[in-house]
Amino acid sequence: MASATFESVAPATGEVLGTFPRGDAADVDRAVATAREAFEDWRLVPAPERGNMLFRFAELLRAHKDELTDLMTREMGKVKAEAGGDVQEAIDMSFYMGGEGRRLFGHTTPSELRDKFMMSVRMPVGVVGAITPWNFPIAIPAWKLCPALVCGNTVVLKPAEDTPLLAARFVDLLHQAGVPEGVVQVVNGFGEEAGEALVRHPDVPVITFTGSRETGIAVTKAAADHLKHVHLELGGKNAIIVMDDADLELAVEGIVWSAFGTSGQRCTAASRVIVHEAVYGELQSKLVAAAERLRLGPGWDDETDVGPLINRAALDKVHSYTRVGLDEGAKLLTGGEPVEGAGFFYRPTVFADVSPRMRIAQEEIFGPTTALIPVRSFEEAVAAANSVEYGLSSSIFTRDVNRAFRAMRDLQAGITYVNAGTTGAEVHLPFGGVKATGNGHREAGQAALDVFTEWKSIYVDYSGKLQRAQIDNAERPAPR
Ligand code: UN1
Repeated sequence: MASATFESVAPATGEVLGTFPRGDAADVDRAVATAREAFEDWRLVPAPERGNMLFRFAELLRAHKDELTDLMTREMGKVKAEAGGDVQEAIDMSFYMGGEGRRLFGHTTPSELRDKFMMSVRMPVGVVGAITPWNFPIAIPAWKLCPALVCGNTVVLKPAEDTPLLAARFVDLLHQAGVPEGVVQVVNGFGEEAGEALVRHPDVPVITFTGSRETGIAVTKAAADHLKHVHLELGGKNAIIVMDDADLELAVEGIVWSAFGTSGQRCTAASRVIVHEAVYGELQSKLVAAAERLRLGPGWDDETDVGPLINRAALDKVHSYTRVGLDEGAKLLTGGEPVEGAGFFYRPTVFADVSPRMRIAQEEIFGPTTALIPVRSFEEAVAAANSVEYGLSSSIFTRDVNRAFRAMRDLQAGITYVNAGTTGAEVHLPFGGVKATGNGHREAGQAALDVFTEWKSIYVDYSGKLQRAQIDNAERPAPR
């Protein structure tokens, strides 16, 4: 075992919650060898039986929801309602993918020849390397592991180094649900050590990664030597468009929830708000008032609306963007500073008079900072929304059905909301983004199955003679 260790620290207080072995390449080798051996039996367990284990896992998550929620408020920092939502998302995903055990549909189709049968089936790929972030420490492991497992793969999980306690509970419950120990292995540690070793390991044919664009590119390059399947869910710079005909009260609620929920630490967070000039002044004052009403505090406290950022580095990064915004000439309406005292708290921050090309309107901040961008028309709003390299989530507040449908068509994003903020995806639709947010794959919904399976096409000839496709069925002369 690795002799080095690292600590899990509570972001609200700085308290050390636990010490964990810092996994290295040798730990990854051992875990992969075990998972590879386990694959030989796991792939033969009937899929409905694998699905039943996920149903049991969902029930166990439900039974332990309060405990996991409380632990999440402490280890990751999000507030109680959101932590409960994170666990609920895992419960939903586990039930959904449990049901897949009795579907995993392929196709049958007629052959061009007589007495011949054709079908396609999904085959598991092998050992999946899953590298998960700290911001959804229970939900995202579920998004990745539930489909991987029901499809018949085994998994080596490298959870974020900020949330190892939650990862350990997650995997304990999977084992309690009946998933054999060897089928899911955890290697704790850091990206440059454990993560990279997993990505490079020749016996891990699938890598699923959620994190930054830069790391996503590094993962892709490292995985290329072995032509691995790589699934990426990367950054976002999601915009909410507020048109002149919007319900402004509703829009403000949506902005507050999407920009400051989880302290802005969601890939789907609304870090831009593109506002029609006719409602720009009114929206600003309503939004600032709402932001200033938010109560900061530890996530486990019922009075808290906004919890801390995950760690010191995150706090420094968010604050550095406040300086960038000021240097670029944006107007700071509220926030813009850390809270004195213990914990990594940052005030909900709103910049106004931001132009689409400014860095605070282009780069992912991953904190409670949002940028108001004034525009004169719907066309200008859509162009501004699309003017970033990312394309995860998007939203429009309008009462005009024509504009709503144009936005659904023209916003370059994997997700578009109408009259809701940019967060809150449900587990049974595909989740992911276009442009630099990913590489064309999706998690959640049916789309997740494509990441974790290979199609096999099967031809069964029961004619008793050699039939040659494309030759023995050569086009007959057209009837006269
Ligand atoms: C993420 O931030 O990576 O739609 C995931 C949402 C959540 C998931 C976010 N259901 O905001």
